[in-house]
Amino acid sequence: MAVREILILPDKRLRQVSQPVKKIDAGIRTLVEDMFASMYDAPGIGLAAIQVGAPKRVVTMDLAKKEDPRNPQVFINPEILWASEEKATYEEGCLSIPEYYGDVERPAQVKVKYLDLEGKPQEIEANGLLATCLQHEIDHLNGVLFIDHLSKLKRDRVLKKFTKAAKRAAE
Ligand code: K1U
Ligand code: ZN
Repeated sequence: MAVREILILPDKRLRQVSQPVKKIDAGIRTLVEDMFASMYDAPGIGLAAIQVGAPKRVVTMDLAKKEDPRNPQVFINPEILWASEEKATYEEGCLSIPEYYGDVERPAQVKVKYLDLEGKPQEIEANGLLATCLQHEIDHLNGVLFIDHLSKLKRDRVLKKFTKAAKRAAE
């Protein structure tokens, strides 16, 4: 199990559309293990494979409270089947945009289909943080970041800050 480096804005790979998983083989199982190691190390509550540079439609998540046992969840090829008209606003963060948070409005409930690690089709109806996190991670699979849901002014400000930091780090 290896902690992989998490890509940081403005890394262009974060804008890639990830490819569906055709076969859940040893490579995918290793990717999932490494994603959990990287997510827990960060720490974060979710991670999309592209955030560790793998353009595959794989998401890991653990929404357990600190005091509770871990609850690792894997979503392979997740797809939103239904989203509620009702909206909910949550202050989101992103491991690829460290230490920046912003209020994002999204559907309050979603129904998502996905494959589990055994390749078995599953469906889940989610609300609250699970619904928010699933939508945030599925956005990553489509090259969308939570800052894309903010005003242009806020998004440009964040982009400028992270572009400057990346240039300074490269000097
Ligand atoms: O996809 C990611 O970048 C992970 C992100 C998931 C997420 C958080 C909040 C709303 C939507 C999606 C994170 O995990 S950011 C870190 C975070 O939220 C957190 C970290 C430690 C403890 C509790 C929360
Ligand atoms: Zn994110």
